Amino acid sequence: MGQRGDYPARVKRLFFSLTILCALGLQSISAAKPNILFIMVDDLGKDWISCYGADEINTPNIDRLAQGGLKFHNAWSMPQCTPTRATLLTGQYPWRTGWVNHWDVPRWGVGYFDWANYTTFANVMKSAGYSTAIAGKWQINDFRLEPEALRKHGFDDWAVWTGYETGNPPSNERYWDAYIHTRAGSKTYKDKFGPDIYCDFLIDHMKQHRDEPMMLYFPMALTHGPLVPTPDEPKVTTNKDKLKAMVRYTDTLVGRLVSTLDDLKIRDRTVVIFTTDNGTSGGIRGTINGRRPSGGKGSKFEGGVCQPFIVNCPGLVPGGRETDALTDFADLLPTFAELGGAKLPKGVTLDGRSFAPLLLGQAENSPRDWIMALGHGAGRLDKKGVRGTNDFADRVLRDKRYKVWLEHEPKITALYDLKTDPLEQKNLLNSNKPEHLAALKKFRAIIGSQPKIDGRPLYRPRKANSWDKQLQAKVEKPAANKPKRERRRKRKATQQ
Ligand SMILES: [Ca+2]
Repeated sequence: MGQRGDYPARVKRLFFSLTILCALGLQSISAAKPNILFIMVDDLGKDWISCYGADEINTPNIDRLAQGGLKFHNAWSMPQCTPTRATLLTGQYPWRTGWVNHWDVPRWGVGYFDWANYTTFANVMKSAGYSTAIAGKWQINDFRLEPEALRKHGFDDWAVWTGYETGNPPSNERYWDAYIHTRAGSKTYKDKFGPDIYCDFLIDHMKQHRDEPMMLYFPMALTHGPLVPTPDEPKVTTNKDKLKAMVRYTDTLVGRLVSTLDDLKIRDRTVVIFTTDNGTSGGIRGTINGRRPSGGKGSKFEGGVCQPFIVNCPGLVPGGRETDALTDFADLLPTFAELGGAKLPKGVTLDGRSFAPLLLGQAENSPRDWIMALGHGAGRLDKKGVRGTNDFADRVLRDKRYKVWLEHEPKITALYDLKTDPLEQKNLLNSNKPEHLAALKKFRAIIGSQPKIDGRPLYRPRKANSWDKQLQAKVEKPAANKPKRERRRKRKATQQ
């Protein structure tokens, strides 16, 4: 009887011990596998971030991340949305993935980012036990055809603007009355401001998964056009005031995310990365210390490709540091993988390398001796489907000091000394100085080791849809004799 009476107590003790063991196990897993919150603003350069010297704005929450973290001066994205996203998702350059130009999948159809052909950082982190979520903007799949595309790309949960779906006008909205795709499907959120929904979704995910390692990807809708008033500044009217309101709202959302990490007591083991996908768009560029940066969105000048890039994690990343180390977005997948103890995808050639030791204070530099950026403007169609505008996309490469430009063929057309000529105005291509000749030799060797013709996007063919862009008999280029207004309109339509 006594024996039988003790039995439940023994089970209880055993259960208690197992709970303790599990809790300890979870804790050590969490410590070894930091959370990663990767925040990427759309279309914003250093000219609108105050800790990078922007004159006309204050971004206190972003600045605090820089003060307490590691601030990069030489981090390159690609010049435009699609190449940037494909690069950071895969760890491969656009000439390898084939996504060298902008291709707005829900708008133009035909091709899409196919999970059968590309491994994303979400898949990599998921394989290492991470909970994965994305909020904001995707645009490289059509959720009408592939409602589960994000799960197939490695995300457990999502709340993203669909991108404009041709033939579905409500889908044009990413801000007010946002049209958002979640696991429950796509719909309009009447009178709601999309950026609040994306941010709230991530906060909910953090609360639900705080005891698991989390990989949170926040490709923001802000601050891309259309320029709109925000909930905090509903009365702004001019384009510049709207942009400033949107930047301030971006900063507020960053602050909300960081204070949620504090509240959940996971800030010390969450690596927050703040960056942008390309430089500021068109005529709304700001100034840095009184000077307008060279180039913006779509440009290969530093203003188009060299982005704000800040890493903060009080428990893991020693703060108060700035670095000239080189990195580009191909390095993100291997860096996330190293931070999370994930295995790199098998049978895939990565172009990037992990800079985790630099973040963690174990190295002074990144492993990169040169970085690369390429791809702007819309891709096109030929009989085989979506392809780059040209066989060889124009591109730039740089090392710590020199930068070279290539235009549509694997031949260097310009060499700049970024140390003495940051605005890239004095082409040294014909210089006979030994240091310039040595730089050219080095870059020619790198270019010579890469294909002379870019890859094509890989995707399994699917049935035609009514909104698929049609093959044009002739490649249409912006002609010099077209009215300026028409060129502008066309450019706007291709850069959504
Ligand atoms: Ca962009």
